[in-house]
Amino acid sequence: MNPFNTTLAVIGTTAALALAGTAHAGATLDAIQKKGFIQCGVSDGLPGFGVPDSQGKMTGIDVDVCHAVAAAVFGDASKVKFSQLTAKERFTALQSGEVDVISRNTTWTSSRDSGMGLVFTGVTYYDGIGFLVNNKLGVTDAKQLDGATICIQAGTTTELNVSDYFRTHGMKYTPITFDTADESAKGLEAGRCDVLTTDQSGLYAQRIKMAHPDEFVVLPQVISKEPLGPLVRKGDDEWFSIVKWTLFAMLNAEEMGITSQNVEEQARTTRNPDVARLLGADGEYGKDLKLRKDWVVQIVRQVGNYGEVFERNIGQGSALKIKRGLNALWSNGGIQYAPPVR
Ligand SMILES: N[C@@H](CCC(=O)N[C@@H](CS)C(=O)NCC(=O)O)C(=O)O
Repeated sequence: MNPFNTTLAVIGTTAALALAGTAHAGATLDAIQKKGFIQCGVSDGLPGFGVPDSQGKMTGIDVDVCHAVAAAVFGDASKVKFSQLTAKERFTALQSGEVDVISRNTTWTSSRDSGMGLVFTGVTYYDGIGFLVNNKLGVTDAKQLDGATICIQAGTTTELNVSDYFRTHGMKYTPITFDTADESAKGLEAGRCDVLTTDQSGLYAQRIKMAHPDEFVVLPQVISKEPLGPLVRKGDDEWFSIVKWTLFAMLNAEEMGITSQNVEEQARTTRNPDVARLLGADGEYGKDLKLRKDWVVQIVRQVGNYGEVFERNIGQGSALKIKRGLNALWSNGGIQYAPPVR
């Protein structure tokens, strides 16, 4: 157990913030190496993003980001323990040192990135707030929602963004706030509200959990920017870089056509200098990050490139069938773009 983390848990959030801010670079990785695993804060139940399967094993794109960091650090993607966190609990869990990283459909905003002693490492999924409505209402456009009763989840960016949207369009609504996404979704199913609102990804995820998904439709509009990504405590640049470059490595691998199936062969035989650098066949780019030479090989072999992880969890290989859209690579009409490893 890391004594630093224990102290933080005891002294509470404000003091923890001050302390976390002064954590020396490398403290998090040292502690992780000592305990032998990464403690990762994930969702308390969002299909495709972070949810236990029938055996109780966590699955999802956010969960795979944690596995990828473990593959980079240990060469073993299984060296992760998960803490399932509600929207309200998540930031305190990271501030207090209870988790090393949060990967939980969390929107990158200026206040979360600056005033909380925390820092975002990148964007795993570009999202936006949408509306799930009962077909019976005959609503096809968000502007028809004047006077609606809306189920919303507490402690999220959704609360403010929805209020802004209704105010901007001179419309009224009655919010009903719940602590978990499941409660909000049940509220919609039970007819307590006309509309459920949250990140569009969350709406698709909640919809497939419903007894009669066909009775509900996700409206086409997105009313906000919700760039979702992992975050770590401020003050440990080394750990920040590791989490940040893990995602970049997954994106670069996809861009170069490196997959879990061909990565080992590519590492051995490639003549492409970019691929050779990324896979550690040329140079020591892992060393600068305090990682193994084959860190990217391990990420891609054990977890997959970004596209593989997307398709398996939330795309065509999943029940959600979310299209790549904004989350396609920049070279393919989307905005996912990673700086190069060189
Ligand atoms: N991206 C937004 C919303 C995140 C959020 O917590 N969304 C809900 C609804 S999709 C969720 O994940 N709930 C899971 C749960 O707490 O049960 C934020 O960062 O505030």
